[in-house]
This record gives sequence, C-alpha cells and structure tokens, in this order.
Amino acid sequence: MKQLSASVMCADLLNMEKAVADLEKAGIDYLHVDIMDGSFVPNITLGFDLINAIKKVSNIPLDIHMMVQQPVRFLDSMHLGTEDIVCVHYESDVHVHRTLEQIRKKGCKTGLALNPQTPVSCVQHLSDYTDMLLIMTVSPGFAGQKMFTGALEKTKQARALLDSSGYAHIPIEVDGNISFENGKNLSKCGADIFVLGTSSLFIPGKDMKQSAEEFRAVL
Ligand code: S6P
Ligand code: MG
Repeated sequence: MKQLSASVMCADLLNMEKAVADLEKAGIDYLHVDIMDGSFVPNITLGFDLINAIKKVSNIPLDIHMMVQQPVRFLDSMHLGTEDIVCVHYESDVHVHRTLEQIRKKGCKTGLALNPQTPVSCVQHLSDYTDMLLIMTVSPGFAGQKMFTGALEKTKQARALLDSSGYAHIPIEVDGNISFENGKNLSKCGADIFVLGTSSLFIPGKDMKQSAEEFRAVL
C-alpha cells in the first residue's frame, strides 16, 4: 500500500497544532519531521522539543529524518512510540550499523537514508537492521529544490536490489520535489512512501485534503 508522509517543515510553523490537525483530517499516514544541524546539511529547521510536543497532540506516526552528524547522540532526546521511524543517513555516521541497533533498542522502527550520490549497494549489509530505505531525490537541506536526474533509475535499482536479496518487505521512501508527476513516475519505479512538501501538498490556497486525495489517485 502506498503511503503519504507530510513534510512538517513546509507547514505553517506559527500554527503547528492546526497544521497537524489538518493533516490528520487529510488522512496523511506519517508526519515527516526534518531535523538538521547546520553541519551535515547547511540549514537548521525543526528540533526535538517540537517532536515531543507533536507526540502529545497527534496519533499520526512520525517519520523522523535526521540530517545531523552522529545522530546516535540525540536518540534519548525524543520520546517516541513503536510505530515511529527514526531515519539516519548512511553518510552521517561511521558506525551506522550500531546506530540502527540503538534505534531498535529504543523500541522504534529504523530508516536508512541515502544522499543522491550514495550508491544503493550501501544498503546491502544493513538490510537486516533497516525497516525503511529513504532515497533522497534532492540533496538534503532545503525544501523547494528540483529532483536530481538519476532519481528514477536509482529507485528502480534499489527496489530490484531489495527484492532480489530477500528484502521485498522493506518499503522505499522518496523525499524531495515529490510533485504529482514525479510521484507517479517514482511509484512506477517501486517507491512506496512519498514525502509531500511544497511540490504537492503545501500549496497556498489549496485544500490539503484535496491535494492528498489527488496525489493518491495518480499513484
Ligand atoms: C529536505 C528535506 C525534505 C523537504 C521536502 C520538501 O532536506 O529533507 O523533507 O522538507 O522535500 O518538499 P519539496 O516538495 O518542497 O521538495
Ligand atoms: Mg526530509
């Protein structure tokens, strides 16, 4: 089943409680929370206090995208449930295997994220520790960018690699410039979870419920 994950950094930051309630009404499957450190990526966005505050008002599972160096340092800062995903970048941590184990020990699901230039083969030795693979379709750090040209082929390769090695159950998430058109094409290449930001869900003047329904219809 294809799923939608709403990028919280693209929501109205001054009305977060309302934004979360609206996303709930829109039937969104995950809240995608981008955590940045100004070092792994050249930007700083949301933080752990916001994550803990959202947990108090919403039952939508969180899909936390950690764009920080050595994410293991921050695992205790988040109060999460078994349905929440903590996704770390392959490039952000020398001991990413240990970090994935720590996330599971915390009782959460794990995600492994790959920057555009990182080959899909990196997942091979980590598949047993990964509940979701995140293919970045832009260089992480900012909303409103353009999908990189190799994204479709990379998603196809990742799906083929997982399927042929006994990991067909691992869903692929795609993040960055997920427009209706890109979403449709990525879906055909095997993507399962779609991070929706300014390209499709957060469009000024357009109802989010309607956008979410339209997006599901093109998949
Ligand atoms: C970017 C971040 C993403 C963005 C999302 C924005 O570093 O990881 O999750 O928030 O991609 O969507 P869009 O449609 O503006 O690219
Ligand atoms: Mg993200």
